[in-house]
Amino acid sequence: MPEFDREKKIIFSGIQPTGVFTLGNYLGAVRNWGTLQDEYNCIYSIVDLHAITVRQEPSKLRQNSLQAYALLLACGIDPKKSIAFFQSHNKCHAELNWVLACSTQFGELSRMTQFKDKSKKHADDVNAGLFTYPVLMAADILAYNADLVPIGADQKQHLELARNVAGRFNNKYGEFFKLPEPYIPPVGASVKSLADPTKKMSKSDENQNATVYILDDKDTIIRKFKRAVTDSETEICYREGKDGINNLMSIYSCVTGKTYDEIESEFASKGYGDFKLAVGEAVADYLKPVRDDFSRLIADKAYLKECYTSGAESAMRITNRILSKVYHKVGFVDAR
Ligand code: ATP
Ligand code: LTN
Repeated sequence: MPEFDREKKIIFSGIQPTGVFTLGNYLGAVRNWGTLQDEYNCIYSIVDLHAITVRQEPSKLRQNSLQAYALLLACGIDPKKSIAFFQSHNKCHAELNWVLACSTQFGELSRMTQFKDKSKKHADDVNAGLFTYPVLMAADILAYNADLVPIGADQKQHLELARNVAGRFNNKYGEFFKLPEPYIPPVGASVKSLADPTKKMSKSDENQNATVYILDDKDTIIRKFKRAVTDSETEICYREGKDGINNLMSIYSCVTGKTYDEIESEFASKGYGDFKLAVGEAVADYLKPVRDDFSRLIADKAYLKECYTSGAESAMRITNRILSKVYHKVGFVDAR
């Protein structure tokens, strides 16, 4: 069980169990979660409550959730250092969600771009959960009074909302919540779809060629990069308007540590075909250890259960105290 150090700041982040993590999830969020474990008190959650804001087949959700937990560990989250658990195992998230919903305005939720996108995509099921999704995300973070939230660029607006909700609660009831800061990586914060580089790469894209999954094998990864949409020019350089090449350059930079200048010189006399192959190979090699660890972990269900059970217990120990204080502040009669 992780021993939290009072001197260190608190980190919270979450990922939905909506499928195998993508290269975007990994570079934009999850790989950073691992590197932050020594410097911070880290809490990471598989946010299954969030996942049901779009329709899920129950047996598939359960399978995806276990898989997501194993992926989290395979990506380097060490359950001895960090708290790693399922959101639905700690009821405080849903309870705080309600309290915070009463400090959230209809107008501000209506402005969320993820809601607009997802309600277009799932026009037959624009449910209240999809609308209030960011309130639950605020509850996830504030239930631990987290200082820092490592996320991809697409979640910045939700974090802004969480800060506003926290501020509004503090104004109503007296200073209590910290205003959490986003931690968005300098490169990799917005990995684009390989089929349409103006769109973000997403777990739930129907086009399999648009997305690199972190469990894809080497041949599949190379094939997807070979097909990546670019432009009709020939020069490999980072420039406005070259969305496809810019995306490949930022991915290559993330996995090799090379700067854009170094990449431009490396491919100065080469074509897009060579570059795509190099990116595919570099990504496949980079992801290989994750794939190997995943195969080992997913086979050991007893170990996974031990980890997520103790993770939820540690999570509840923190949030029970915070939630009791919140209930007292809003004027509920103390339960004991
Ligand atoms: P879904 O397609 O089901 O909505 P998703 O792929 O957008 O899922 P989430 O579970 O919502 O993934 O996100 C987990 C984390 O990954 C978040 O911090 C998010 O900002 C980050 N992330 C998601 N997609 C990308 C991307 N293309 N580039 C960088 N970061 C990303
Ligand atoms: N909304 C996020 C997932 C998420 C999250 C969180 C991220 C849920 N709760 C708390 C950071 C902190 C998403 O859709 N990517």
